[in-house]
Amino acid sequence: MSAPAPAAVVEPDVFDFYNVRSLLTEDERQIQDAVARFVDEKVIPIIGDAFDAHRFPKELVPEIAALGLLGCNIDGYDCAGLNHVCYGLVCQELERGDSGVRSFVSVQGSLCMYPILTYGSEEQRQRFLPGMARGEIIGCFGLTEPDGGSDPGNMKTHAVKDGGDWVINGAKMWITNGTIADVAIVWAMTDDGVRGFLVEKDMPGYTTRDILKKFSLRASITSELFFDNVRVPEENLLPNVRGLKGPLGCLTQARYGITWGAIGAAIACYREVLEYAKVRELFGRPLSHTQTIQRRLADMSRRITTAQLLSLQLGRMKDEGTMHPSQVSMAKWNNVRAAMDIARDARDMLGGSGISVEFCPIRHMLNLESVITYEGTETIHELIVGSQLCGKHAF
Ligand code: TGC
Ligand code: FAD
Repeated sequence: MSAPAPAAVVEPDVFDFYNVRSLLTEDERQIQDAVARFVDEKVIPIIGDAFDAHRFPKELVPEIAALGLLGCNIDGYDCAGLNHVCYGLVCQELERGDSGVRSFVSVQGSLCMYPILTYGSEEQRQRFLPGMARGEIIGCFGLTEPDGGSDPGNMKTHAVKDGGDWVINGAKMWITNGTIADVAIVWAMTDDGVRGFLVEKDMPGYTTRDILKKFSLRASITSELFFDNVRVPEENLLPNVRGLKGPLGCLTQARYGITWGAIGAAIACYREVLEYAKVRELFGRPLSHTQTIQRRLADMSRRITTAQLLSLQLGRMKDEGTMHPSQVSMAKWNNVRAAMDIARDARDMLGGSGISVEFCPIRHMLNLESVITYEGTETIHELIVGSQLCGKHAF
């Protein structure tokens, strides 16, 4: 018997060196392509100006909703019911445009729709989820407080039962979408531990204010929330969760999406600098023909490939129900750090042009300063992995 003919060797794609795309199903590839088209046609042409003007491009929300991207990995309630790998690919493509656009989708889906679905009553799900999927109801997630976001168990915002209502006092800080949100998922301490409340925008005593003059995530809204004796009816309490595991469970969903999103930001920077290095001539040859530039580009490709494989395996584990939060921490830490280093290096390789908003690396680089801080700082994720290895919290 003759040996089977060997498969033909395939030249690696410079943007997908290990052909990770071949590990996706046809449906997953189609979703990725549809979102990529939207980002190329609608996000990238406007995002530099939006970032420059410190403006969230809210006009994109109806199209994002029409594409089915809000709560896209939720089944039912007019949501798309995609798997978690698809949700990851959606985050990757959106963040290739801008972290602020991905942030909007993360907060709406993973931080607001997820807790209503998982911890809410059937009445709350029916009331909010379809409108949130259509982008008609916008949500925000209030966990962080001025006194220390890494340690939410020490929150000062509290809720006290008064007859049939709860009365909330306190403040939240650094809240994405805060001033445009119709409903805030607010986590507050009660006599019974941490509970989640649906605070609606017109409830007396509830006010919001934008945090202005940011150097990062300028195309995203970041706000403060204030609660001055806000009276919330019992039907706005999330009935099915008590304790810090409620908000931390939401963070696991959003952090998972961020592991993919960071890859998108890295790819955008790498793609732009690779093209630039081929056409920029210095010392009588293209920049891409020098050893140092090739090493730096090779390093970018290596780190993007590693991140892609990490997130895809994480997504497969999430889809089969075996993913552990500490595995999400390792990928968030690895992928955001890789994206940050790639954005900074790409900025440098563009020379003076690298400081212009006309090129994307400096915008991604500045955005990633938020991405590495929010949803758990890099240190917190290192310590979560360390705690899993050593069996002891060292926070
Ligand atoms: P700890 O004792 O470890 O845990 C308390 C309870 O929660 C459970 N748990 C989790 N459950 C689900 N997912 C996770 N990731 C979980 N982590 C812990 C845990 O099993 C326990 O359950 P139980 O049943 O025993 O009560 O809590 P700790 O107080 O020691 O804190 C641990 C620590 C430091 C890891 C946690 O506080 C933390 O993750 N801190 C970082 C906070 C953070 O990430 N904040 C993000 C705010 S939201 C945001 O940034 C949005 S940005 C949005 C955007 O624009 O994209
Ligand atoms: P701190 O907790 O004060 O941390 C300060 C420094 O101390 C960090 O370097 C940290 O790594 C380090 N540190 C903390 N603990 C330890 C330790 N035990 N050992 C060693 N070092 C430690 N929050 C929300 O609830 N909802 C949102 O929608 C939201 N959106 C955000 C959007 C943006 C643009 C930003 C920047 C933040 C957002 N956040 C949001 C808040 C974010 O989650 C917090 O900023 C983050 O969790 C860190 O908290 P902190 O800013 O209070 O920093």
